[in-house]
Amino acid sequence: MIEDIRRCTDEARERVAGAQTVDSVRAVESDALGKRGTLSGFKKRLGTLSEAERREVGRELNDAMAAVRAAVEARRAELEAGERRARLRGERVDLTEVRPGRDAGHLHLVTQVIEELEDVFVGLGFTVAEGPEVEDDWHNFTALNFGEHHPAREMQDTFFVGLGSPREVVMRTHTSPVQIRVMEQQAPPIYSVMPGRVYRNEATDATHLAVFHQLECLVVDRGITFGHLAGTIDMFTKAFFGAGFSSRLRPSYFPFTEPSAEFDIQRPDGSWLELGGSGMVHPNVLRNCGIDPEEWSGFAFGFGLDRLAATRHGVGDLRELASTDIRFLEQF
Ligand code: FA5
Repeated sequence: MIEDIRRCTDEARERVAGAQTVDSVRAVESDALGKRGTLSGFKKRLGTLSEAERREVGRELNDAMAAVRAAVEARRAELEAGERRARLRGERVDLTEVRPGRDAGHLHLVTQVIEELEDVFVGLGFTVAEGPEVEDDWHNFTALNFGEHHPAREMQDTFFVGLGSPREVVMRTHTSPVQIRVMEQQAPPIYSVMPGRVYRNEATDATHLAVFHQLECLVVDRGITFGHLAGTIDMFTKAFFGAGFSSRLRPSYFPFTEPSAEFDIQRPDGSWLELGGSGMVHPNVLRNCGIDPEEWSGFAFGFGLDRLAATRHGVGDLRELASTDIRFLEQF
């Protein structure tokens, strides 16, 4: 029996040494040491031996099994290291590489979307404005008709900045404060869009980011009606997405617009995507900016650019947009 054990052991070690993949090592391990393995089989036969023989053969068998186990572990570690090296080599990205006929870099997907939308709106006669990402309470909330203790303030979980008096300085929670800045600086008529980064203290998931992007649109002129709002939304969605897309408005609430509506776009397959909020600029907001609501009226809307970009390019998880993985970024 000792000879048989040695033969099985040598055979198993030879197979281990020749194994080229982790899977084939696992196969040898199971053939020799598994429940029905060749070496395990000898264990069952020990009972048929005399006590002296059993001791000797038992020792031989234990040593044999330990030797095969050690060979298996060593080969497995070797192959795993090799596979890891090969994978890393395959995933290696040379960030300094300039490939012929190809630009060294390109704009991020969200930046591309911002530039395209700016083109659409500039084509409709709008100007582009910007505002600061660190805002004061006046522009982010109070001038937008959020009452001091109004629950609507809690609609947007705010990151407060440790400057000034408590809760006075915030990371802007939307691009609507830029409406206020534009109206403070400029007399109507106003036709302006305001893209930018916004911040909310919320848990991130596939459809929510804590840092994301919005585009705000503001029109203030004489005789502006809800019809102009609906028409502008429909026109820009068709210009951006294509003629197969249409839009709809649903009643909603925002302190700075009255009436207010959320707007969705309909994809050619018939499904709806919620894009943003809209409404007629509230008279209090116009007054807060020194504009006479008896003479002027306006509409505004604002929507999420990350969701829009993700939808158009089939990105299932918004968090991927914040990825620094060049293999993801290179796709767009
Ligand atoms: C607003 O932010 C309003 N300022 C919009 C508005 C502007 C209304 C002008 C009226 C007039 P809301 O909180 O619903 O509204 O956000 C608007 C859009 O931003 C959402 O529809 C969604 O597309 C996007 N958005 C909101 N939260 C997140 C988030 N955490 N991650 C990614 N996108 C988000």
